[in-house]
Amino acid sequence: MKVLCTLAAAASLLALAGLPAAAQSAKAAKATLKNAEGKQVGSATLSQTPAGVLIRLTLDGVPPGERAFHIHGVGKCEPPFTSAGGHFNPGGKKHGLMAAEGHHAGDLPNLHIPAGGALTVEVLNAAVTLEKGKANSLFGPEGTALVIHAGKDDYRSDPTGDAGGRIACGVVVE
Ligand SMILES: [Cu+2]
Ligand SMILES: [Zn+2]
Repeated sequence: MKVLCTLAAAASLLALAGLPAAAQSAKAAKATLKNAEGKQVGSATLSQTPAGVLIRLTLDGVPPGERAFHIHGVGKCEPPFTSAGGHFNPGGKKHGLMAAEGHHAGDLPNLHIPAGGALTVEVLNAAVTLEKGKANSLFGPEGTALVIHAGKDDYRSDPTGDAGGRIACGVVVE
């Protein structure tokens, strides 16, 4: 019996040691979005899937309308949120989901926020990862942030999508 227990313990240790690095990396992340006045207007959870990072975004307090939504390349949200840098672009690409030379890893489809401002939406980004150490990781040295703009993204204009000012921002954290 004692031999069996020892064997079982050894087997479980081996199983732990055999885990690939990815399994020990972040599987989920989150962000709290605030407007320029510092009021919370939304939150997001980010989940690693085999297909990419699934972003579930819930808004309550962003003005209705069609608004650009991106992952930006610096994890710092100080109004007017230029602190968040440009679109997350580890591949050195041009902007735009419709651009032939595109797109930035941080480019995402526009949000359509209804009257009243309450919206929950899920969007998959196949160009980024939560796995640390990779060039397209949302946990790189500068961090990343989710940003919502005053205008809509035209999916073409480099480097901003002509999306106007930044009205909400949330740093991506574990
Ligand atoms: Cu943006
Ligand atoms: Zn872009």
